[in-house]
Amino acid sequence: MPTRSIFIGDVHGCARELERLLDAVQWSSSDRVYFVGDLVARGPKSSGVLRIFRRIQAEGVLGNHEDRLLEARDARRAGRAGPHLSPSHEHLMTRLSDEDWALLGSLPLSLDLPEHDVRIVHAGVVPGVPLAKQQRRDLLKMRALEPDGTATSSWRERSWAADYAGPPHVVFGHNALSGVQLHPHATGLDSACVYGGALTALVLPAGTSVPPPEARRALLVSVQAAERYVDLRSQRPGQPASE
Ligand SMILES: [Mn+2]
Repeated sequence: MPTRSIFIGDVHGCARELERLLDAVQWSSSDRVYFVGDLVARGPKSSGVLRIFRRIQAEGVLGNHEDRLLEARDARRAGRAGPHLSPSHEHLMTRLSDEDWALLGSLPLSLDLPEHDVRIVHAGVVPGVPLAKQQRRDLLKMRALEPDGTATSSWRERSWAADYAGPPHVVFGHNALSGVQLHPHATGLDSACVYGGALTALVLPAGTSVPPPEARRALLVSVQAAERYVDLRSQRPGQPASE
């Protein structure tokens, strides 16, 4: 039986930091590891991250970066131009192995862990809307709510997660500008590693639910980024979400 579930924020190709984080939590093969998406792109070692994912038999959800890469690959195979890609994504199009692509293609939009009463999504959920009715783009890209309750991918001071009442508890990423978010019914784990921040894990003992924010803090483990791989200032508040 697994002893712990380890949830890890947006890695974005930071394989070195991921290795350090696994050391910091003293990962063993009896642990289950769950990623919140955006494993790849922007950082230095996307394939390295996917190798670690396979080695530790992790699970995870699709991020908007994986989604974009898969969309581009499908389009090009069908002879269409597909989405415009950044240089970082264009580089990955030629560098990922068949095994890497298969891994990306296998990632679900959400993952439910009844053992912890946890749902994992990359970006968020619109409060009060059943999972089956959530928009794919919201699950992948939302950061906040408009006054009318619809989702926006733009950064706002108040995260969607502040207005989410559960259940289940949602564990998510995608919001490097806000950093780690500890809400009563949601936990945001993107602590901006690729931007020179940190890579963060939430470590839950088997069979336990996510404790309230104050107690939850003690279950977080972070390692600092070795470098600032990308400048976060390029992601300014109020701007539409960049990829
Ligand atoms: Mn993202």
